[in-house]
Amino acid sequence: MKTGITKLLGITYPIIQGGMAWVAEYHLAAAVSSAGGLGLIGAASAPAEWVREQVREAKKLTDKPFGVNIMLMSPYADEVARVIVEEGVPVVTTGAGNPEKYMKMWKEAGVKVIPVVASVALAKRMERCGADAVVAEGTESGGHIGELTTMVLVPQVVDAVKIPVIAAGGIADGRGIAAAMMLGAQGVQMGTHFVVTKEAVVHENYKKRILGAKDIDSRVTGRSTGHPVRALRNEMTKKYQELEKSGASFEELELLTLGSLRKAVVEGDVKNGSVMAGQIAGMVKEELTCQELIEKLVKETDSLMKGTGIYE
Ligand code: TUI
Repeated sequence: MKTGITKLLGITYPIIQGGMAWVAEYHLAAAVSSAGGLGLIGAASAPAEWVREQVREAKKLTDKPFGVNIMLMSPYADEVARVIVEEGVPVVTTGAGNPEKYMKMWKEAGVKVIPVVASVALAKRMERCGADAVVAEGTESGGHIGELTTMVLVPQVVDAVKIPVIAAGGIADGRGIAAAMMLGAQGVQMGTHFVVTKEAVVHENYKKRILGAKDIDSRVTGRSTGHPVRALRNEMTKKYQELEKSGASFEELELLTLGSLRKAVVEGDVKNGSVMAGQIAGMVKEELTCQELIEKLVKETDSLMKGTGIYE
C-alpha cells in the first residue's frame, strides 16, 4: 500500500490513528506505529510536560515514527508546539483551529505538519503556508466536528490542493478505506475503531458502549455554541440538548461538559460522561490488537483495490 502518505511519513500502511483526547496515549500510539500505521499521542488539553513524558515513553516502546496531535483550543498549545520540536517528534497533526502561527517553527525543525481541516478554504490556506498533507475530516467523526460529510469534503479538498489528502470520518473497515482511495485520498485516519483495541487504555464501560452501539446512536451537542461535538447518546447528551433547546447560556452548557470526556474514558461513567465516538461506532463489533486490526484492514482493502492501479 505505497501512497504519497506512506512515502511522506516513512510508514508501511497509510493508516493513521486519530489523536483522541484521553484515549490516544503512548501505549496506543506505539502499538499502531509498531503495526505499520502512524500512531498519534493526543495532547488534547494536557500540559506540555505530560506530552513530553508521553513522547519519551512511546519512544521506549517503538522505533517506528509516531506523531503528536495538538488540539489548538488548548491553553497549553504554545508550549506543546515547542515540546514537539524539542523532543524531535517527526509528525504533528492539529485539530480544532488554524495552526498557522506554529508553521514556521515546525518546518524549520523538519517536522511534517498535517493539519486536520473541515473545509476546502482551510485546506488551501494550510497548503499555502507549508503543510505537508491535510486530513479532511467529515462530520461523521467523533468529538469536535465540522459540517460536511466525508463523501462531500474529501473529493473537493483533493481537487483544491496538490499535497496528499488523508480522509477521516466514518471509516472503520477496508470498504471505507477503499472508498476513501476512490475519492482521491492517499491515506485514512481512524479513531473510533482504535478506541476499542486491546492496547487502548480506556475504561471497559466506554469500549462496551462503542461495541454495543447501533447506527443511529450518536448525537451532536453544542451546535448552538459553535462547538459541535459528537458523542454516543446518554443522560449527558439528553440533558445538554434539552438545555440547548431551552436557550441555556454558554456557561451553563459548558458546566455540563466540563471534564465529561475524562469522566467517561477514565472513570467509566458512560451515563453522565461524554462518550465521544463517530457514527461508524455501529459497525465496530470486536476488540482486536492494533496489529490484528491493521492486518485485517490491509487485507480487506487490498482485495478491493486489486487491479485498480491506485496504489502499488
Ligand atoms: O479536533 C478534532 N476533534 C476533537 S478535539 C476534541 S477535544 C474537545 N473536547 C471538548 C470540547 C471540544 C473539543 C475532541 N475532538 N478534530 C479535528 C477538527 N478540526 N475537526 C474540525 C476541525 C476544525 C474546525 C474548524 C478545524 C479548523 C476549524 O476552523 C479553523 C479556522 O480558523 O478556520
